[in-house]
Amino acid sequence: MKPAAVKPAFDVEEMRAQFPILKELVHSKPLVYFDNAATSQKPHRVIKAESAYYATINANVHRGVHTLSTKATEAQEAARETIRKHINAKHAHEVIFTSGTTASLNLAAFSLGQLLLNKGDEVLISGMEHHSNIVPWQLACERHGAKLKVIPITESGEWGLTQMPFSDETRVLAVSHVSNTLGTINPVKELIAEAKKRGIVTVVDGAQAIAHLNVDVQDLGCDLYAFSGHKAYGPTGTGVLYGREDLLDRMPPWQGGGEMIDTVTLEKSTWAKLPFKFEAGTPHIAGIIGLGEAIRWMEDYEMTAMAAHEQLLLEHATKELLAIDGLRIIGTAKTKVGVISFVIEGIHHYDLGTLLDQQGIAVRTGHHCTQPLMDRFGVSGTTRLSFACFNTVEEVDAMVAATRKAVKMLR
Ligand code: 7TS
Repeated sequence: MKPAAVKPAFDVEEMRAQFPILKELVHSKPLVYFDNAATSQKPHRVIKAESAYYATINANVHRGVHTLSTKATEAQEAARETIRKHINAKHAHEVIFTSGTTASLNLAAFSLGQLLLNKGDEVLISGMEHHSNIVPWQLACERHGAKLKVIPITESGEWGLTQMPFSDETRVLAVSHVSNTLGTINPVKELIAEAKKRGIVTVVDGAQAIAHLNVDVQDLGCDLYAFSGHKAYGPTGTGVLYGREDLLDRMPPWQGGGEMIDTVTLEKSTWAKLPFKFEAGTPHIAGIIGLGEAIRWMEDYEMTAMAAHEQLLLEHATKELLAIDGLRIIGTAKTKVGVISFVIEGIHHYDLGTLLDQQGIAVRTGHHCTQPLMDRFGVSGTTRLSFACFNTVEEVDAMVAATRKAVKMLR
């Protein structure tokens, strides 16, 4: 990041102008996009970087000697270096490209399962995990005869830690940095420090952190950190698994195929060096280049300025929504990103979501791939708002007014 390119704060209208989709009408109404936790919108620069790859350098990477292949390889590896710097990894080869957080966590669970899980061992997760950070561990536990242990969640939507949750059998701690449903920012650094004292491998699901917090993997001290590009203003189908070099070196590959090998005979194969050991097959080259551009775009703004803007929206929306009769916010942690999940007495979230959509307002409804968390709070689903840096106070007011109107119609 060049310091000269950093803007001290930002003008939200200038920011909005960079997102072509914000000019779209939905049901003849201006789009209000409050579903950024599902996927964020993309600035023009990212869309352009991805299409420029197809228009000018489309070729496979790490293969041919020809000019286009070299250019494609250089562009992809430049994106890897951008990401390395952004998350403060020590080495670029500690950044593995995947198709998203789900793939990153499946890689982690499969490979760590092979490396360290035995009968009777435990994997520790929390009760607010996305299904992507539950199911891969359940599968790994089943394969190796291990058990899944769960950190309980308090009424405010935080980890209920009255004592350290580890046992002598805990081998892996896998927790989310930020909850997609509650918005809670978890104290991962503190728990990782305790896990490390006990020799436990630590995995962080950073899907909801990467676009809202300054992520520094060395400062966090985690062994593995997973995120998706499409939640950080980048293309869908892109993701990262960061891993500490010495651990990645010991982990077996997850998928086999082209580019992940050193030698292949019909009897036995040996593996390529990092990061390629974990990157079988042709990657989403255009997407990775777009992701690099998305990270550079975010760095042109200060993360703290974007986060401060989103906090303002969070505070305003929380206050306005709580004034609606019968509305309950699920997730009232002290530290949150701009995510609000709520239920309204006597109103189904699906009906509310449908009426909001008719006003051009996009929210997510349902269990948000966190069914155990819904069970914990005794609800079948919620309506969820998730903000990005391009959202405005006026949009929040429009959403609150539309919700009030919907409540009148539905009651
Ligand atoms: N982990 C968390 C915390 C997430 O929020 C999500 C996606 C994932 C993992 C999976 O990411 P993917 O890119 O591989 O799909 N969360 C959501 C959401 O909240 N609404 O839609 C997808």
